Amino acid sequence: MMNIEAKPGRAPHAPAQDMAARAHIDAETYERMYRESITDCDGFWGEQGKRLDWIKPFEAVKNTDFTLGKVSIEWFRDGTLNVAQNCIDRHLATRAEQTAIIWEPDDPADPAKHITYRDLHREVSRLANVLESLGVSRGDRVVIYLPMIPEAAYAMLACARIGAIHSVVFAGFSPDALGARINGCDAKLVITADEAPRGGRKTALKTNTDQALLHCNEGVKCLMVRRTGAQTTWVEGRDFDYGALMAEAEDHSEPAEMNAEDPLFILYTSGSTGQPKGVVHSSGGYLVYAAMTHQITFDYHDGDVFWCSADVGWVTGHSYIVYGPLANGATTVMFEGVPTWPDASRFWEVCEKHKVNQFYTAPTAIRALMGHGATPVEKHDLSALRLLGTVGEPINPEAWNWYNEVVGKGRCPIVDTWWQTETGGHLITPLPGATALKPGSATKPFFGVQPVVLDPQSGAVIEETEAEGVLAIADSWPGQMRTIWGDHERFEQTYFSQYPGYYFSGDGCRRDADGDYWITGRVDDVINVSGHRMGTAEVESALVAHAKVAEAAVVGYPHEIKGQGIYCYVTLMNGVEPSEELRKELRQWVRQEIGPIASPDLIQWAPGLPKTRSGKIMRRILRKIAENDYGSLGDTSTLADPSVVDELIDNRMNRG
Ligand code: 6R9
Repeated sequence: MMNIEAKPGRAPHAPAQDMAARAHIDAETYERMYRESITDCDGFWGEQGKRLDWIKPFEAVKNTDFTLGKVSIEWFRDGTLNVAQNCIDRHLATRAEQTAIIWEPDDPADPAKHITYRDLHREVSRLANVLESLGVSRGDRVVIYLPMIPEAAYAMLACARIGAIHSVVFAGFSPDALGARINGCDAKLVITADEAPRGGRKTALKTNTDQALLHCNEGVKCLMVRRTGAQTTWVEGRDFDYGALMAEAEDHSEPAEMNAEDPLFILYTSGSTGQPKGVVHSSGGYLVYAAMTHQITFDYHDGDVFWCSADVGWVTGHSYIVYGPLANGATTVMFEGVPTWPDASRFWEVCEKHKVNQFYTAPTAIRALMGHGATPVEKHDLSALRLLGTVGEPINPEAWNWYNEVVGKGRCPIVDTWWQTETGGHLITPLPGATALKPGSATKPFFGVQPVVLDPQSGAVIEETEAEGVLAIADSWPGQMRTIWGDHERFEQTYFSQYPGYYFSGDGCRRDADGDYWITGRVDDVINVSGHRMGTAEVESALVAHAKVAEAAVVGYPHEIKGQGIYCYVTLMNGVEPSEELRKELRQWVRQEIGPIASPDLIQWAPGLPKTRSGKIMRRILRKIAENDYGSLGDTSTLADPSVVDELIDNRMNRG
């Protein structure tokens, strides 16, 4: 076992020696390049921009303004390129027969697929032609609601090829959530499948899509992949069969010349208020950033097999299953299943089978697997592994240590990467071979990233090295989101108004004496359940949509496996009696309204909610009660009726 005792001011983990020898970046290079990236930003990113093939090379590098009222973010704005060409065509001369995607199906008894760059080129070109034949053209939106199958990557890249904008919707979302996203971006087409197998169970995606489309514009078409062959309903003239159209499609499709700033995709994500917002990412800056972070953070080298276990429905899947790896000509693993089915050794079986070199997953998966002990890991030969990564939520040191010792055998650096849907790629992360690791710390900023710790009340920058406050970023980086689809005003309000002049992340953080960052979690009403980001407001609005619910307040509470669980305070309509059945009914209701990931863990009946005299729910108090930390409720003097608090404490659900 390695000695990982954390002494203040001392880095417990020096970068692994074998890693330092071959890593792209060593400690000195990091310092030098980081300085350059800040002092000569245009020079630095102008050089990095050359990672891509440009149709018309850019001259301008950075044109950005964080000033409230005129926030504008542009990178490489006079350059033109095609993202699919960069992820596929340019590799054909040197690696046409190399595997681009290894697809590992849900059921381990089914064969894996190896898709070469040549195969990828053919499938994506054909699909690009199919999309055009269905009336999709440059700038149109296409919603992708698919299982984790290669067709999901083909669909994203086919959109990119013709300049259409994709919006991937996680297959775990409900028909309502899907419909809201189709309408939100006014999509012309939905690409779906008959069913999505996952963990031995099946989700009826086509049935969900049929339901969603009842509430959408009549002109929206549907292209369906046959994944399981299940019977589905069929609407002539609206529904099209993927296999049939692909069989007839031409192999040639000319990549569209797109501007660097043309949107590549919209990805809906939760915020602290209102409905999910459509985060818009660019073509040029996004791809430069995804490619660079994929190569540097994961120390990716030619020939490596890279596996990111996320779903393409999340940003992690966009940047580190599809765009980053393929832009780098990598072999990327796409896994349809779950870590614990058929049993808790599945991840490790897949790592062994495909000789995975870099493995990237979420702390919630590590915690769930940790519970099964070391045996499922030790059954497998993990000697190909060189690096481990985590993303999605803070990782607790116990999980970090288990990952390091049991999975990595103490010889694989762990990159704890902090970033967001909004940031496009890693912003704070260790670099293997360059950064001393500390269990639980995301450590140092990536190139070009200038984190600041702000005093949450005054908004002042805390200049001392040791600091605690909210995390903001002082200037732009190429992977930054450009706007919220259809609502630039909301974009400015959400990210640039509370702390003017900065991009506000919504996370709290601490910076230690070494200048390393420790992310402490969201400071807004966003919760992180099993690495899935959720707005408490969304769960609340689902609850109050139920006929028996008068009012609801939702907060997160610490959960051993999920990181955070969903704690709901529910006030019932007058005359409605609380019961276990009603609890079940509400749980089921929320699953239907949003999806299984939003299923409430605890529902407390609340005859009254703590409110200020102006009627605002005091969530701070509800959070404390849910955390079973009611001894430190703080100031309750502004409450209209302080007695409701005692009632809530007496009947609290989390006494652990
Ligand atoms: C990539 C992704 C973003 C939120 C973010 C933060 C949390 C992500 C983290 C982390 C601590 C890490 N988060 N990575 N917290 N350490 N390494 O997860 O995007 O789904 O938008 O979530 O996730 O709270 O603000 P997204």
